[in-house]
Amino acid sequence: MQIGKTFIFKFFIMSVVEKSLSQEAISLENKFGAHNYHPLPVVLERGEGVYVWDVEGKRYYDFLSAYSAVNQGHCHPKIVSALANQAQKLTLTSRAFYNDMLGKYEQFAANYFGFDKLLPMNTGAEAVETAIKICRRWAYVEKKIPENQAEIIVCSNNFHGRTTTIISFSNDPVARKNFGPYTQGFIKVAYDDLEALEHALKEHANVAGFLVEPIQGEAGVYVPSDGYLRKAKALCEQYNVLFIADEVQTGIARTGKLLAVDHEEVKPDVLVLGKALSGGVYPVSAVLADSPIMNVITPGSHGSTFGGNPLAAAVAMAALEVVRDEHLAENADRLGHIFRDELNKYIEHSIIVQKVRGKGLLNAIVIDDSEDGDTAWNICLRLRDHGLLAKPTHGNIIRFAPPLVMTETQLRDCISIIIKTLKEFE
Ligand code: IF1
Repeated sequence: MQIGKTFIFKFFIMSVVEKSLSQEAISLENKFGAHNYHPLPVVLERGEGVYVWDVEGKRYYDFLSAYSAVNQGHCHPKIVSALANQAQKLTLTSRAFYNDMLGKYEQFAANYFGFDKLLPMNTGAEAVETAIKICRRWAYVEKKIPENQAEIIVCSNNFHGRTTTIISFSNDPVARKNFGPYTQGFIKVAYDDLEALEHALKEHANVAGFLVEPIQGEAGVYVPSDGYLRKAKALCEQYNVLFIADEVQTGIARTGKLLAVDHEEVKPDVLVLGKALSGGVYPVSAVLADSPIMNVITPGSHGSTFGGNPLAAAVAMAALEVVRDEHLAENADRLGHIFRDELNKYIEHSIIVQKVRGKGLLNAIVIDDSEDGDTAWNICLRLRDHGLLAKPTHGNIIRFAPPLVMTETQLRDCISIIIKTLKEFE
């Protein structure tokens, strides 16, 4: 029985060694990294399409997609190839000079989304900050609001990024506490509440804009009532206020349309994009608007070192071509209906899951537990053990957002993993 003993010994050694690979990576982050996250304990080293692999070689379905930045699937060959090719030529010039890629990209993307102009940035938060600056300057230059009096209406439970100005209008104490003093000039109204929005527009004479997520992602995938976006846009027109759509998370086909506002055929005055604008390959964000608004930005009044670099331009064009050529919005719409239908069948008999909600492949389930309960976290740990990665948002809500390249067969496999796991907690 020597073979048996050898095998057991080798298996034991491998499992000890392998576990230490993960532990090694986690302890390095704990020791040398700022503790600004509490990741699920899994250490990833490779991604391809809908799959990621950990350092022990275990494969998982990725049901977070880097918070909807990897809509096109991990390491999409067309996007990686665009990155690699451009990286051999020219990566960054700064905007002190022109480059041969930026104008092509701006024309491509402006036409792709139906706007006159694009202002290129890098992260979503930078793009949101840019939209705030454009909105304020438009208010002073075009709407003639008195200098430094412009106000922007935002929604309760918003998430638009982590800069000091953006967290100034957050009501999430974890994101906001001890980061003051806060930027002024923001009015908060309840999300999906047209009366509250109209009241604020009536009560405040110096409103410049209304900044809104077409679906509130971080808050827990709150889909507003049908017609909310269209009527909110109409109120903005009535009161001469810019409608600013933050589609950083909901855009780029995630909700089953190219943009979430497309579900109501709303054209925002200012469109904010990020995340999957690059397919998760490189930080690329953008603000789009028509000329009467975008032209308030004049030379030297805004910019960034990396904003509009040729590498980002090449990557973003490839990423947008993939969305169009692989019909990712249509796929997200079709698979999203299957996902919610199957989860609703399970929820009918579940005692722990209250509901499933979402649009396209941006969905979430609400667990019957307190906000500070740990059921959702424990479910995500068990999902990991069963080969699927997801993470709770706000305690008792688990977001499910796989890459949009997923096939129906893969989705149904994931649905069975999710339901099998949830049943273990019933
Ligand atoms: C984190 C979630 C959080 C966004 C919307 C702008 C930004 C985001 C609608 C800023 C970013 C990311 C940030 C990341 C986790 C994730 C996120 F909602 F997607 F889950 F935090 F709320 N507008 N969302 O969702 O874009 O500057 O990050 O490129 O900060 O933990 P960014």
